[in-house]
Amino acid sequence: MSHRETIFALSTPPGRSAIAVVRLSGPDVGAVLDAICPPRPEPRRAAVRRLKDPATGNLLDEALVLHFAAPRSETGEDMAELQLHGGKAIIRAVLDVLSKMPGCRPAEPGEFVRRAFGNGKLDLAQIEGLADLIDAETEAQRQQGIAQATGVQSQRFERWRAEVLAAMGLVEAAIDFSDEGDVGDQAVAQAEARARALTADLERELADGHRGEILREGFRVVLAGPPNAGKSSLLNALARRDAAIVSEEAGTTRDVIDVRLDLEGVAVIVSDTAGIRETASSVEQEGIRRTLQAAREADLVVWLSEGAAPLSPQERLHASNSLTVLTKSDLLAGETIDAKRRSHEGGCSGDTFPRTGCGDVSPRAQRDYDLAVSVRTGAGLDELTAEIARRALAAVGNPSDPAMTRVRHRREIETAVVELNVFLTEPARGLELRAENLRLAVAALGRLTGKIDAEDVLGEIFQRFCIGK
Ligand SMILES: Nc1nc2c(ncn2[C@@H]2O[C@H](COP(=O)(O)OP(=O)(O)O)[C@@H](O)[C@H]2O)c(=O)[nH]1
Ligand SMILES: [Mg+2]
Repeated sequence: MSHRETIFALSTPPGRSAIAVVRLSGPDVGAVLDAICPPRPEPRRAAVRRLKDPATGNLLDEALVLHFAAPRSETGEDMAELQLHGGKAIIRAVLDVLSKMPGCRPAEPGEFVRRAFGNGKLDLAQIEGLADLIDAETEAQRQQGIAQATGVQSQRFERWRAEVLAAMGLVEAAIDFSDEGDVGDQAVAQAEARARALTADLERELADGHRGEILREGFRVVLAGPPNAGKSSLLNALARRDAAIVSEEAGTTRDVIDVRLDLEGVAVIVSDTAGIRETASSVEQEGIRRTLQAAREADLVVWLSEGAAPLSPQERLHASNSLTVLTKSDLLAGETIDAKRRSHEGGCSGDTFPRTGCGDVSPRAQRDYDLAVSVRTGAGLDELTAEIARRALAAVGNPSDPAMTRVRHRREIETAVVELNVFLTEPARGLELRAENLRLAVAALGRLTGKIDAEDVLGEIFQRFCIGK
């Protein structure tokens, strides 16, 4: 791993700032430090140094310099950190000088992490966690990201893999002892017991309602309902800005418009959609097709309707999780608002609404719905937000409990379960072929952390049978 180029990059965002950090990694780091800021700082001790262009002697900046000697660094290689004053010209001058140093070149995206992986400093699941941590916008995403980046998830993945390896070692032993019937049968029975217990664990894991993915990507809420129900107005009120066009003209919204909210630390994506109705317009039909698509993919469908008779097309949307909301509760509260004034003043989203109580919505009308809201008065909006937050929190569970955060995780675990089930249910295949099923399960689980080394299997077998044999 040492005969490589030394890479460098600005690790803080580009632009003006108090401090800018340039990082380097690779075999020539020491030589670079000797050239631009002698004397080379002691490893892991911060030192203030004048940075100079070795070609001209030109003073570039006074910086805090850190040196991490291999292998005790993030990448496992020699590394350095230059903590510069964060001016654009300083950064440019330093990067310029580095690019002229022998053996040095700018890093490619993710290259530091790739080297860390190559040197066994981080596994794949940790790297994914690190990426999530950097992208985290909400508290729950941060908690999930940090747990995964620090290896909580990887330890579980590794434990599962170790279980299959143990079962495999037993099967291999049974193959070796095939002439001593009893011993072999016992080993196979033990292997089966372990495989069965693990399969149950993995199946439970797969039935987690996608909570890790929902937490990472956002809990998807779709506002659906007939045209003019007040979907776009509600979206704007939830977003506290004019994200969607509000109009008394039915069929205005054709595209799905997304707004991202942070509800009690959980990322929630609320989508406004085209109203569902029979229409001759092909553009509107396309909008409705997208609504139905969004509703199928949603974690929660909020069905809005202003009528006292709730249609129940949410069944047409196949929503497993839904909420029915009566809109424009101010109109039912007996306020007399003529149509003209309504269209003029309506959709006043973006304003701050008096958050009064729910008003006097007629009990008969309200009975058929989970909640009643008025964007006009603000009534019920807090309750609706709280209910969405409650469902989102329920869907993601405890963010620091490890969860599958990617489709990739799910796919590998599914593969492992399939192989384990074949191993368990088809004994007639014979031990050699059944051992192969376990090997495929090990490989799938190994891909979760990027450890797919065949040496592991040998090691496991060796470790089990070396004593007295
Ligand atoms: N009085 C009243 N009018 C509303 C309320 N919400 C929306 N409207 C009006 O109803 C009409 C349709 O609203 P819009 O949000 O475009 O409905 P969408 O078609 O479901 O997106 C507009 O004229 C809005 O101003 C409300 O809470 N109270
Ligand atoms: Mg609309």
